[in-house]
Amino acid sequence: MTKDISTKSQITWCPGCPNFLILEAVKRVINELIKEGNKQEDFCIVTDIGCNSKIYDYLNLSGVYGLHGRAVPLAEGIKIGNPKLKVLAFQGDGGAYAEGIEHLIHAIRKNTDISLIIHNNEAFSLTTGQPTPTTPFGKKIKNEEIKLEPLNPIKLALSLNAKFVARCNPYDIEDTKRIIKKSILFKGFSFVEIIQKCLIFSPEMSIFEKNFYKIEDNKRLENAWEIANQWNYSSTEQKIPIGIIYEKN
Ligand SMILES: Cc1ncc(C[n+]2csc(CCOP(=O)(O)OP(=O)(O)O)c2C)c(N)n1
Ligand code: SF4
Ligand SMILES: [Mg+2]
Repeated sequence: MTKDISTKSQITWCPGCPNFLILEAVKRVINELIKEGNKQEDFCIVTDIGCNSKIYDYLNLSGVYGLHGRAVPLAEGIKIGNPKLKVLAFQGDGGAYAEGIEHLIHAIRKNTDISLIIHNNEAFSLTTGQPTPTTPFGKKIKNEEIKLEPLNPIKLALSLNAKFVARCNPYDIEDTKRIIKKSILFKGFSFVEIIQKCLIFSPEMSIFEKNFYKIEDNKRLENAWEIANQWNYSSTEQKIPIGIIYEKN
């Protein structure tokens, strides 16, 4: 693994968790941007609380380890305070689409220049697997069956006039790196969702992985809607587009 911006903190993710791959992709991006002339102190990271947010401890970068659902307003405040910083916010699907969805909606509307990276494992994993807004229809959790169609966050972002919307496959570290790098360099709010199965509380998501396919970077809004409609976050049959779904400078 890339070492340069690592910390000495012991990594406590479950062995094999795709969060390791997301960490590696982020390290490669930051290292590449540093090689291209940026300084380590040009970056600032903000996290929520959750398995995803442990990434804060594993990156030797300045920032704030925030509250669940609140990474976005923290990131916006930091960016307003020091517009020269490149600000990255990390959240889970529980933090982004449930606890903090109001912040997500207004940050997209305001188009604040931050990169939001969402680790979507379709579960509140740190608190043992309760359902989130993207939990699949029909999933059985303890004695209950989810009878609610999931939110489609890509459609939500497009409906709010988001200017950078992307979806990543964590197993493709280089493509995830490429997309995160573009999101950091993009001037405006960038929405990057990573489909990250949780080995313990959403192992069924491995069925989705066979449906991943890469798309070309897209700049046409009507195509973006067509791409967004291809997967409903429940189906094990529908194709799942991976890549930059919409980018408008
Ligand atoms: C305001 C607040 N509400 C609830 C919690 C409890 N809590 C901590 S982590 C978590 C679940 C996190 O799920 P998600 O955001 O999807 O992240 P994951 O663990 O799946 O990466 C919850 C409910 C909290 N810490 N703070
Ligand atoms: S509980 Fe799930 S998301 Fe959390 S570290 Fe383990 S595999 Fe990863
Ligand atoms: Mg989650």
